[in-house]
Amino acid sequence: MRSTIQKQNSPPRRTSLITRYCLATVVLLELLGPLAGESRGDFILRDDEQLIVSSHHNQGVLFDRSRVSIVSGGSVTDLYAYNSSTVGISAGSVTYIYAWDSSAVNMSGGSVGALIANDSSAVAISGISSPLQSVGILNANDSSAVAISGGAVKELNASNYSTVDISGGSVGFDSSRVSLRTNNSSRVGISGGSVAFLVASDSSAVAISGGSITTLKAMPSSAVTFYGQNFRVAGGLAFDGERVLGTGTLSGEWIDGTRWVVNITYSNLTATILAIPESAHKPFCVKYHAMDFTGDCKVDFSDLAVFLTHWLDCNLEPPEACWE
Ligand SMILES: [Ca+2]
Repeated sequence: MRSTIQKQNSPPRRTSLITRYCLATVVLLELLGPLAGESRGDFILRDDEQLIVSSHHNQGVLFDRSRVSIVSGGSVTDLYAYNSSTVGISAGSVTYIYAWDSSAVNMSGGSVGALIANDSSAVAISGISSPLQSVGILNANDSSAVAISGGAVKELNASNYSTVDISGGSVGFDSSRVSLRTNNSSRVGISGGSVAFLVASDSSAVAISGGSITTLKAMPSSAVTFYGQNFRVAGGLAFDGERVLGTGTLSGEWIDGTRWVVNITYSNLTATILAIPESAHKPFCVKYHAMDFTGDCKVDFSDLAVFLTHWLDCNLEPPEACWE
């Protein structure tokens, strides 16, 4: 299962194989009937087409602004979403979803085996936290944005300037297994819900103002900040001003009085763990915007400057296709 995901991390976008496949399937579907009608096999949606899936499909591909809704009785083995397309899942199941190019995946029920979000795509997971409604693995890469307000994710990996906002639901059940890994300048805000085992790495920043985290490892260059009150340390943990040093148990209360305890099992010398009193009323970032490229919680000229350095970048293959 893992090898399949890694293989698919290099997007099969617009390869000649996909193009040929698409053309073949479009021809096939046009022979069979209306394109947006539900077929038993595979489907391809383009432009503003919409499809409601209530039976099994092996593969689905979405282009442009098309939309698919997976409802009760529906299942798809492989689902590819490109170009601002939208996947909605309210029930049923999808084994693998690959999202690119500002596409959106909105899940309010059902189950997903693995969801790989790339290139500024957006994933929203809501609904009731239950083992019946879950995502096995969620990988957010390349400025993708994930918002979790409900449901259950077993394992979440955030990389490359992606943002994660957890206000409810659960990320992992078992505190002996890593459930949330933050890498490569990713930004994570936790204001609710539960995270079983957080590993912060590689210049990522995690801001925690609510919810619960059972176990924390702070790897090199990471920054983890707790915004609360009545902080206490136990075990080998010690305060140095607002910094929390060593390993042991950090406890406190959120602003609403809810008590919490986190077990810090590793803290690298280059990592920064802060416990900042909420009573100081220092501003903190509740939610990082997808366009906040500089990670200061504001979208302003500094982000525009970053955007402009990438203006007219084009990764189309072949390159001649870029400026046709
Ligand atoms: Ca900014």
